[in-house]
Amino acid sequence: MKKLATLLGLLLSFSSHAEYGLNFPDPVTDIGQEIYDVHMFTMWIATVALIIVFAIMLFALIKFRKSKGYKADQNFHKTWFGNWAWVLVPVMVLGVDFWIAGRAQSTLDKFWDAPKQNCAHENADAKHCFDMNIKVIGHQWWWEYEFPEHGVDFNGKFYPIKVESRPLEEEDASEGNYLRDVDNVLVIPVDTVIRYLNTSVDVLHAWWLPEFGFKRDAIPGYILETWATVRKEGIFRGQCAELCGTWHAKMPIVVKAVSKDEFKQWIESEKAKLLAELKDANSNKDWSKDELMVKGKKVYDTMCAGCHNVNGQGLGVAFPALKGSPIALGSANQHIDIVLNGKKTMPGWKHLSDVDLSAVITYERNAWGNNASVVKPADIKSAR
Ligand code: HEC
Ligand SMILES: [Cu+2]
Repeated sequence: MKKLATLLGLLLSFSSHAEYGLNFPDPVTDIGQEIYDVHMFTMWIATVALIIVFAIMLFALIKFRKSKGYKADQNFHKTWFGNWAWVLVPVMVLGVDFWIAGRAQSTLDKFWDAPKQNCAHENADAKHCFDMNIKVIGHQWWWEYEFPEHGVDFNGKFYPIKVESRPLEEEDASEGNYLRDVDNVLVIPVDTVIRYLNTSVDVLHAWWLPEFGFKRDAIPGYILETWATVRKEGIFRGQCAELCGTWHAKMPIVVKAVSKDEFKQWIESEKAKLLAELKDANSNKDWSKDELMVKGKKVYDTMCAGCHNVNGQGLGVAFPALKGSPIALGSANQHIDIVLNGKKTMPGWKHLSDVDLSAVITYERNAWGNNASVVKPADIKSAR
């Protein structure tokens, strides 16, 4: 009895645990709503079909029940109904199938037909344009977001705002959200047509948010478009939905939808942060070891950890460990040379700034128990 009560309690508590609900989570985008509606439409057709079939079956079972040994009707197939039922029933079933498929297809068409023009453009088709783009880039194993239209001009070059979104460890994640929480969430405005440009820098990933209604593959070398207008403020969580290696399960997606005003404020604060960072990186200031270590970890986790592993222990036989490596512990010049120019399958990193390079090299020389000299931006400059 107690077990039954617990089971009932569990079943009834589904509203407080969305994951355990009996239906899909409530969609928050237009396209998500349409997908949800197709699903419900199909569900109701299935329910009606179930009721009709069961009613006929029960009726027939009771009405035509006969005793054991009764000889069945031998002429049913010769009657008009017996003859045509075999045609009519499949035609009806197929008709219903096409009815469902038609609705599903028109929803898919709408989803695939991502707008190509910016609404700000004077000749844009007002009914079918986007307000902004967000580039969604899959990495092993984190997500990067870029706002191509929002950023700062610095030294004659445009720098878009970027958000690096990494999973939080169990002890840092918010209550009940282990593997579903990240350090930096993607902030988007509601009631805004956003075109998402999905791609990857390494292997296949897929960007999937159940409440948005769709998932889209991230394929290296390709850009796939999706688009959505979120209608509700809130925090929405998703996951990478394409097996992408060891930490596939550690690629949560967290989107925070806010009002347009709040989004503007957020963009302004990100711009200020970005500008400060750019100024820092281009000043001739003397970087302390601590500053280099903090910056170096960021660069390392972004650019190098995919091959050398976040813990510096390398991956398999192909990618050497840096923890305890003679190069990371040896002469700074040799270390700088390998990172700048690459070696065999390791690409060179000349395109990174002096500050980023000195930071990542300092980090490699002093993280994970390594203990070697600090490399300053000026050292990189003279080695180039
Ligand atoms: C695409 C994979 C890949 C990425 C990304 C990568 N490396 Fe490497 N790295 C290698 C490989 C492979 C080697 C071994 C080269 C050889 O000796 O043949 C290597 C070697 C090194 C070495 C020499 C280590 C030793 O003990 O021989 C250093 C130092 C190094 N990488 C630093 C970096 C830094 C810094 C970054 C990021 C800015 C980085 N690597 C990103 C693949 C990579
Ligand atoms: Cu992935």
